[in-house]
Amino acid sequence: MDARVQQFMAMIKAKNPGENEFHQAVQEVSESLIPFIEENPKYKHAKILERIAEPERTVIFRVPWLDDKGDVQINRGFRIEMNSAIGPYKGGLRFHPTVNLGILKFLAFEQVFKNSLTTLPMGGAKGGSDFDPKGKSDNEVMKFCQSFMTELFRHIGPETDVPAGDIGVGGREIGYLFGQYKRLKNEFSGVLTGKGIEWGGSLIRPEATGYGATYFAQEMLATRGESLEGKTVCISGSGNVAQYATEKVTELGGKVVTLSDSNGFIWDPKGIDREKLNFIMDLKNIRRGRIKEYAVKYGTEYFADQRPWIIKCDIAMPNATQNEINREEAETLVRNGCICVVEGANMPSTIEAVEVFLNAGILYGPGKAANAGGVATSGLEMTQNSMRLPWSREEVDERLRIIMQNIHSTCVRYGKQDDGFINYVKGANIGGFVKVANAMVAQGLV
Ligand code: NDP
Ligand code: 2IT
Repeated sequence: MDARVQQFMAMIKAKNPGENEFHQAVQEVSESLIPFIEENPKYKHAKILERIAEPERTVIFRVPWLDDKGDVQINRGFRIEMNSAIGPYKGGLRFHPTVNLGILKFLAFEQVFKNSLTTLPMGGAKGGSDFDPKGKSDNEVMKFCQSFMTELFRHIGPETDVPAGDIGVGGREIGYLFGQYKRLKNEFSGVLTGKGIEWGGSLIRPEATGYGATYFAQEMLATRGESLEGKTVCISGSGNVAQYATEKVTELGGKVVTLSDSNGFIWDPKGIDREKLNFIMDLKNIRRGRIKEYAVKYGTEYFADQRPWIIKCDIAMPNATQNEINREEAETLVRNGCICVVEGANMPSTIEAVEVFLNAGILYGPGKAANAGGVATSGLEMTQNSMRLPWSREEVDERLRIIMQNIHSTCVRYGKQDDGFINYVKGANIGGFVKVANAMVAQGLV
């Protein structure tokens, strides 16, 4: 590691003890940014990197609620308001038992760069709770969401901070959260995105992250004269991002052969077609069951407690969670002929796995660029809310496509090496940084 990065990381680790995922995200970004900042002293003098790694505000709160048995439950709620230099705080809420301060700080940090890359005016934030929606009734989820919003509402607003979904937070949860906000504030506003289509949501927002990541893959592949047509694709996860990535990849001629959840993965060498995807959508979004049921229904193989990266593929799309591809798995993917890794999830590859991809010279699209279509379409939802005018499916999809093309161009602009190789990590980090850094310099010491 570069000595300057080492010194900076020692400071970050001392200030944020035990927050491993946050350290990882900051290290990856600072490896790109520190050399760039050396060449641009105005950022160095203003200590932009040091400031960008310190949240503007962190809110942590108690979330008490009554379960169906009448027992009291207590969870912890968080909102990390990381950076508002270029717009109101914006970013998702994650409900998962593993949620802690370090995980949400890494996500909020990534969000700052990602939101900047979209070209829309959105600052960066993330929030959530260690609440586990699995096995909870609709009534329990509603009770929890109402209690969570009873504290969160005083910290957010359509011009201040606009949350959305992430792991464990989909349309159902956004509905309950919105209902409680409206009741507490007596105001109907665009305070959340991912809303239902009848009450201020945007068409294509549910599809946007998976579609956007697929559009980004198309752009990457095109730089090598390739396309998705006929490609075998391994996808992890089976939630929002995985489902719509499967839909779009299939539509564009690719064959998705794996999907997973936290218990294991299914391998369907024939490919997951429309009918099979409908089964998964019902299984995951309505019945809230396990992916194993797919293997039972379609007679395919199920690999308990394993991840899909052992399966031979041309393209890998990690769409589940952070650190789901380690060094060995990255080596297996490369050895098996994988030419492109495109991240629908946030930081799914460890630092060592990223090194493997870059050293192998394959197309590697980091999450903050590749999965930015979700938050970009949240930005488009905010625009429609402000105008009080909804756009058609075609209009939103076309804007999403253009935004993903622009993000790709930004990555090329800042990440293309002299030998022609596009380092999308460097491109996304610097491309996301410049706008935020310039805004911070212009706004003085705040
Ligand atoms: P969902 O909750 O809809 O789905 C998450 C999927 O990932 C499920 O299949 C889940 O399995 C699996 N998963 C979650 N945690 C783990 C874990 N610790 N180990 C193994 N599998 C796990 O979430 P999304 O699809 O919305 O999010 C997926 C990823 O995409 C996340 O990294 C998120 O931050 C990122 N993302 C999401 C965006 C969005 O708009 N939704 C936008 C940009 C990025 P199980 O059901 O067993 O928990
Ligand atoms: O990680 C992400 O970009 C999201 N979960 C979406 C955030 C948003 O505000 O739409």
